[in-house]
Amino acid sequence: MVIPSPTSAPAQRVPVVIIGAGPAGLTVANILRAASVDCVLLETESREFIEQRPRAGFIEEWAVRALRQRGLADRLVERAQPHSECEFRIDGERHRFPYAALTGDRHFTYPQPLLVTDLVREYADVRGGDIRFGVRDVALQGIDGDRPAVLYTDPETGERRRIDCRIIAGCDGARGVTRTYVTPDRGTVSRYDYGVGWLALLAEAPPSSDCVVFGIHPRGFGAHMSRSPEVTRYYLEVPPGDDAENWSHDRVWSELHARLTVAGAPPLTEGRLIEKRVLDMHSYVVEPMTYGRLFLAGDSAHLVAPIAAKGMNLALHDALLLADALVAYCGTGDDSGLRGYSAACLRRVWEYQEFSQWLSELIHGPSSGDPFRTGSAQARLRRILDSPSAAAAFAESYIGKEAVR
Ligand code: RFL
Repeated sequence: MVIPSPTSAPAQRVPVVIIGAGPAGLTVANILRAASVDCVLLETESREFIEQRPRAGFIEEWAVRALRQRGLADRLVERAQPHSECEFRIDGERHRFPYAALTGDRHFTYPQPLLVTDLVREYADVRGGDIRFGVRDVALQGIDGDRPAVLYTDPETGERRRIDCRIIAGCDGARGVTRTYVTPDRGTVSRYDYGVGWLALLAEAPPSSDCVVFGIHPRGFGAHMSRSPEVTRYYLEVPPGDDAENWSHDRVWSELHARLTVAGAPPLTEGRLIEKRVLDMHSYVVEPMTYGRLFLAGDSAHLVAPIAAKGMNLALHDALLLADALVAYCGTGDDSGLRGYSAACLRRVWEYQEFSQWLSELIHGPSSGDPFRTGSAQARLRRILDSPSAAAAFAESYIGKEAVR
């Protein structure tokens, strides 16, 4: 790793520097700001870019409650669509699964760019927080001592800047820089490759169902997830490494019809495809999620393939724990939250990873071409449809448990 040389410009000093303005970094920043803990938030992209980047859409109700308690979910609660059921389609039949009736909790459909927009507005415009967009070449120094620093290049002047701090929150996502500081002698990275690709699609088309639809089909998995009254996310299982250009408009829609159409279901509404990209489904976990004065949160610490729509929920869980721990540390010097941070996050991280792996086998088994995996997947689905206790366990994992405070 190349660490640029320190700048000669005078260093600024704040208790906390947060790197990355995604859901994790913005949540930490907002909570610190509300508690009058000074921080600087550094982001490589522009405000316009992060407010439009399409990604997640399903937020678990425990997370909505937690954001709401901190004054961060007013617009979300006003505008999001609550969802209480999902549907499995297999062998030409529909099976509704009423998870909210089993757990009391729902999903809220709220596109990630809207959440990011709300959080930026609250932090920068309402709470007057310091956020610097377009920064380049972010580097960390001294994270194993008690005077860490963050260096970056100012996009306007091209000058190298330095911020001295007590804690660095690494919230810069899967392609960020902070994770690289947890080198093999400082921690481990566990990886899992699902061996399947998903063609992730956004269509300018109203949803064709009132809930998430999992289409389990020998041709490959297909899914429908509403995003807004005008936009719907679809997924198609494809070979890993496939090229999105292989998927013309007509081929996409004919394959979605083949995998999702069953008798009695409303027809799929077609529309212009506004996003089309292949995701190779893989996951990783960094352990521990901290090194010295660096605390990772969200996708920088763990990527969970979007099979069960868990990534942003995990990012929010980390952020809430980290922010509370930082408020205590910066306020009274109590470092117990920071010391327990990694272990507390990793419990939920591994639960969600394991659940995603379990669900993956259920939805991908029948298209694997392997009759043993097909039979096992069918048994898995029958169990949650036929057994009340299996259904309750599935529902609890699918919607996520209340955050432990
Ligand atoms: P983010 O959102 O990636 O934000 C990181 C931010 O850091 C910036 N950055 C840097 N800033 C400064 N210096 C650097 N060196 C930097 N490098 C990067 C980036 O520009 C960015 O602004 O990470 P965060 O906050 O951890 O949030 C994680 C979520 O974004 C992610 O887990 C979800 O999008 C995953 N996910 C889903 N999660 C759900 O909970 N429910 C869903 O329905 C769901 N659907 C999805 C998804 C992810 C998808 N993709 C694209 C993989 C659907 C898709 C298609």
